Amino acid sequence: MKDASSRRGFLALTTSLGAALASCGGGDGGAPAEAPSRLGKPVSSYGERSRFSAERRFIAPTKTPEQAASLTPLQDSEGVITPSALHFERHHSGIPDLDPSVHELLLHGLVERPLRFSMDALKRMPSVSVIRFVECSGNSRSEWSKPAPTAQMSSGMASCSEWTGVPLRTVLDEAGLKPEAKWLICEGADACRMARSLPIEKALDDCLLVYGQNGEALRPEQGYPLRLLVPGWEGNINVKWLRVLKATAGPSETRDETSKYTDLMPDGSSRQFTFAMEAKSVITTPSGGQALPGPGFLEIRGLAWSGRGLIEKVEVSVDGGSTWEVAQLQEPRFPKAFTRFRLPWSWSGAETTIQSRATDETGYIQPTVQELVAVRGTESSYHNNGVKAWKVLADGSVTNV
Ligand SMILES: Nc1nc2c(c(=O)[nH]1)N[C@H]1C(S)=C(S)[C@@H](COP(=O)(O)O)O[C@H]1N2
Ligand SMILES: [Mo]
Repeated sequence: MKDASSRRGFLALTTSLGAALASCGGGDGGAPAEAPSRLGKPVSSYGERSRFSAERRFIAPTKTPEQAASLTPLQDSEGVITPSALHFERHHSGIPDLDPSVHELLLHGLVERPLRFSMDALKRMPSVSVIRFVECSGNSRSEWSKPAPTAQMSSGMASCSEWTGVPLRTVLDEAGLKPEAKWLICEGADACRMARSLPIEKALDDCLLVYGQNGEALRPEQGYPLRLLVPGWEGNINVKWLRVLKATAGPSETRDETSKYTDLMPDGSSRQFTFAMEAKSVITTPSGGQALPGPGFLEIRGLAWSGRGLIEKVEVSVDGGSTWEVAQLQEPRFPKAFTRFRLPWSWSGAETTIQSRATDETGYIQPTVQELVAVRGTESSYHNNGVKAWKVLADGSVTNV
């Protein structure tokens, strides 16, 4: 709470206990009217959420199954972890149904000892868990031309999980990289054989062979039984259903890094291998599609992340960008992970525009979409990390600007 005025605003939102007692007709000393008096549901072997919870992924309408995508409802998210069932999805040829008892990872190419790993063998190796986001480089694609109406539609191709697996470095060390090995081709077991080239420095740095997600097995949608996690780098290189790693001298110029995932620049050249996802943020409360109940106290909440490390600062403007206030960041913060920011606000009831901008530990400040267009032109489809603004109308409704 920042000051006395916002505190008064906050108290005005609560129902006074006296009023609650007066309205409670029951003879049980003011217990909530809905307190159950009958035995509830029994225990279960796998939990389900409340039937009153309605958060769901938005399934993008696409022309072909090869374009399939679903988006995380960021506006409904709490904290920094995306529930696995709400993690965004992007599949280029559907979700394969892989049996972990037969799935293998093959590691070959410029290595001393080509190796095959069963899932059991990988699970016996020293493991680590990290909290990291995954973001499709096509996230916020529509924002190049037309601002999206909700946080889900504008920014929902980003999610954050706790991932568990084996450092990629461990298996590379075991195979013994030859000195000429400078890249790895990473290929999936789905029908499109999604394949991307990964520079060896990154492979030896913080990449993981992941089999666990948020305390349980990886979801089929996220690559069960094995995916590559390339922290902070564009979603596409985080190859799911991983089955082959091949050490090579150069990048392989695969379909997925030439015909796609490159951007056409104003001078006609292609911007390729734009790996790191730059700092970005979005206000999730209040955000497009929501409605404010009325003037008074409100906690502005949002998410910020950077593929280059920690989020250092998030600034929020509630006056159309004239002034900016530093938001509180939820601790502990993790590099290349969602960081929750919060700022108390007392809304006067007047129409205004709210927006956030993130700064990461490299000092990089999230640009506006206009600043991005000035550099990259209008033919880009990927890597839009522009500032996202919401308009709060006098009637409390929130829309895109
Ligand atoms: N094998 C395989 N890996 C893949 C894909 C795919 O279609 N097949 N899609 C990629 C893309 S474009 C993205 S953005 C991320 C999405 O990961 P998610 O579905 O777990 O969110 O996976 C990447 N890895
Ligand atoms: Mo993607």
